[in-house]
Amino acid sequence: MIFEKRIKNIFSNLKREPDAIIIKNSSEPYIDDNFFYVTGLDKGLFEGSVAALRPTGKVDIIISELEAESAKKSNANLNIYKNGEEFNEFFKNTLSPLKNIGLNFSGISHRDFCRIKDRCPNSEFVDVSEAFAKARLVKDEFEIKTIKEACSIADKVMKMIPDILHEGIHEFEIAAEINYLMQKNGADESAFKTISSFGKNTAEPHYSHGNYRLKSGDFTLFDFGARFRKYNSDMTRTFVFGKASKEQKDMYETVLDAQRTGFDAIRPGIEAHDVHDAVSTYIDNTRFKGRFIHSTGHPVGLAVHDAGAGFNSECKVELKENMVLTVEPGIYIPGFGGVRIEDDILIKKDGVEILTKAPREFIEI
Ligand SMILES: [Mn+2]
Repeated sequence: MIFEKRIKNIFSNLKREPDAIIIKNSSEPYIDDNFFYVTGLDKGLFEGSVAALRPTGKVDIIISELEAESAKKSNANLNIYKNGEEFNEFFKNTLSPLKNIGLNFSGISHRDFCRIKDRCPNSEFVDVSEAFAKARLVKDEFEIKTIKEACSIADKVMKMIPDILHEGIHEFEIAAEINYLMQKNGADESAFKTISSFGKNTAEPHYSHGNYRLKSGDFTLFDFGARFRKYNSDMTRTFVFGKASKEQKDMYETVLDAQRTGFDAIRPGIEAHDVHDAVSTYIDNTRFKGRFIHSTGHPVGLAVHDAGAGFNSECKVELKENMVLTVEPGIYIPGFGGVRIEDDILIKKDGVEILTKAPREFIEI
C-alpha cells in the first residue's frame, strides 16, 4: 500500500522514532497538506481533523460526521465524531498513552499545539517537519502521474492565450479566462493566484493583475498552475504583443538560454545550489547582470512551493531521481518590463524530463 510506504518513509527520516506523529488541521487555510499525503484523500476540507501516524505505517484519523463519506475513500482507520465530547474522547484515547509525540511544527497552529500540550502534560514533543519535507521531495509513481495531469491542464491553457489576447484587454480579464479555462479543462482550481501582467508590470515577479490595458509592443507575462487532485503545476510564459524591440528579444533569448543551462545542469547527485549557480552565472555574464533577482526554482507537489525549499545559492538539498521542480529564470528591468520562462521538470537517472510542454521559443502575437 502506497500510503503505508509514505508513512514508514517519514519515520525512517527521524533519528529517534516518536511513538506517533500527530497531524492536526485547523480551519481553512490552515490545513496541513501532509494530512492528504498520508491518507491519500483528494476531496474534502477536513477542518479540525486529526491523523495519528504509527511507525508501522498505520494511520488513525479523527473526523467529523460531515466528512465521513469522503474519508471512507482512505485506508485509514476512521474515528467519526458527532460532537465535541466524542472528539475529545477519541483524541484522549489516541494521545494519552503516547510518551513521545512528533508534530509538524510548520503546519500546526499555536492554539492547537497548546491544546495538545494541555491534554498530554507528561508527553515530550518533537518537531518532525523536516522528516515530512524530506519524504515529500521524492515523488512516488502516483504523485508523478497526478502532477503530469496538472501540468498538461496548464499547458493546454497556456497554448490558448495568444488567441485570446487583443489590444485594450485588461490584465484581470485574462486572469479570469485562465482560471476559467483551467477549471473547464479538469482542474479543481488554480494552484495559486494567477499572474497576468502586461507592459512594465511584468518587471514585478509577484505582481498578480490589475486594470492595465494591453498595448502594442507590451511584454505579456502569464504565471499560473492547475491544481488537480490536490497536486499542482506551475508554469510561466512571456510573449510580446505586436512587434518586439531588440531589447525585448535580447532579454527573452538570454532567459531562454539561462533556462537551458539549468536543464543541462540538473542530474541526480548534485546540490540544488549548483543549478542556481549555473543559471545565475549565465545571466551575470551578459549585459543583464544583477537582473535575475529570485531563486531558480522550487519543488512542486501537494504545495506549489513544496517541502518549503527554494533553490537559491544557499540550498544544499541533494537532487535525486523522481524529484519534481521548477526551473524559472527571469530578467527584470524596473520601468521597462520582465521576462520569465518557467517549466516543471522531473529528475531522471540521466537528466530531466520536461513536464510542461507549451512552446518556449520567442513569440510575437
Ligand atoms: Mn514557480
